[in-house]
Amino acid sequence: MMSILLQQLLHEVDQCAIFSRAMQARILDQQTNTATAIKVDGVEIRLIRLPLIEPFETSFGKVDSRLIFLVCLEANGLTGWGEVVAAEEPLYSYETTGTALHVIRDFLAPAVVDAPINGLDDLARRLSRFRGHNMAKAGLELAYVDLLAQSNGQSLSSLIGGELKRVAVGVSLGIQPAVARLLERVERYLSLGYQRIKLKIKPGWDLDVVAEVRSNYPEILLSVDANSAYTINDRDHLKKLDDFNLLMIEQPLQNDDLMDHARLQEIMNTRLCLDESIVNHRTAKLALELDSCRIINIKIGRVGGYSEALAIHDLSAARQIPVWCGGMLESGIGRAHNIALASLPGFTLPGDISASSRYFERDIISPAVTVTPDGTVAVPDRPGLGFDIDLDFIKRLTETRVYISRMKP
Ligand code: OSB
Ligand code: MG
Repeated sequence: MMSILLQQLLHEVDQCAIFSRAMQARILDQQTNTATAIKVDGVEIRLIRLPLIEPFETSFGKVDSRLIFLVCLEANGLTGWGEVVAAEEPLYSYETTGTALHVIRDFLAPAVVDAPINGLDDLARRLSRFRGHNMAKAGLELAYVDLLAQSNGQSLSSLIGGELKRVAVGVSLGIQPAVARLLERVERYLSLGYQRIKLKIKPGWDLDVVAEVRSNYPEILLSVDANSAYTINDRDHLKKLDDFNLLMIEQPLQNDDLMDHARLQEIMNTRLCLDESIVNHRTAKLALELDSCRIINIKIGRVGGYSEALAIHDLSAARQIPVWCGGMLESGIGRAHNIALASLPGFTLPGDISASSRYFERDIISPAVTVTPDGTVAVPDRPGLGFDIDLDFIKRLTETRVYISRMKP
């Protein structure tokens, strides 16, 4: 196996070629903005519960099912699908499924159905009047981009200027009751081909656990994610993570503390990666200016949709900062959007885009997302999402349904 250092070096050489292309990669601006206006007839929200195959534990809590928030936009006989990634409790972010329902129903959906949409910029501008609530906004943007792709007869990936035909993927492994169970899971996912293992850490489940995994697998791409479980006072403790040749340390400190992340990055050899802190292209720019991180995790939901995700991608590419696609235990609908995003040229590190079967017994799309033994997922080339929606299954699971229609003819 290639040494990690060599892999990282090659990867950096690769980045340079990518960056020169990235700026020209804004075919998107024409494709998403010269489209004929789309008049949205109605917005439908459906909440469905999908049990997780096994509980997922992070430093902020444990979940054993996901309340999946689906958004449908209907226009010209087509249906575009998006997903709001908010959780039921405000732990990862202040948004919840409840706040998203309120904000979409009372503010965002009325703005969407108010007048025909003249491209992604038009939609993003309309939604940006309302402060925050990025996950709610993203649900609508995703559904709109699916509509646009379908009406152009294009795949999501080609619509946004994606280039890769297959995307590299990793797996995020939750905190386990015992290290032996974690080692079993590391072994399982490596044998399935996953290219990178990410370990969730928190005080009391960090150095020893990482040491154990690293000593069993000296060569693998390994990273950790603390989901804000530490403070800058833990700097000496965190510094010890430098011993394990990690690809990155994700979000060690508070979401709104770019300053302390910069102080920590200054003393660490390992690259910090920000997740929760990066909520739009402005915070991304600030974080890079301050050297708060050297890698960015882009989640379409967290940043408010494709327009912001693309802006962060371009900004990072211009500064030779690697980005990768994060995940939020999405259903197949959110996952299909993540796959499209990860096909952009700046996404040079494996994403948290695992197979449907890593999360759920049965997904709501078909075929399910699968990971091949080389640790990649195929980027669909069919128009729109590139997967069929299992509407019967969705209808059967629906716990809440809300429909917002246009008032004016
Ligand atoms: O911090 O990346 C995170 C899941 C839920 C909330 C936050 C995070 C995660 C993951 C799982 O790490 C990623 C995935 O496989 O979807
Ligand atoms: Mg994270």
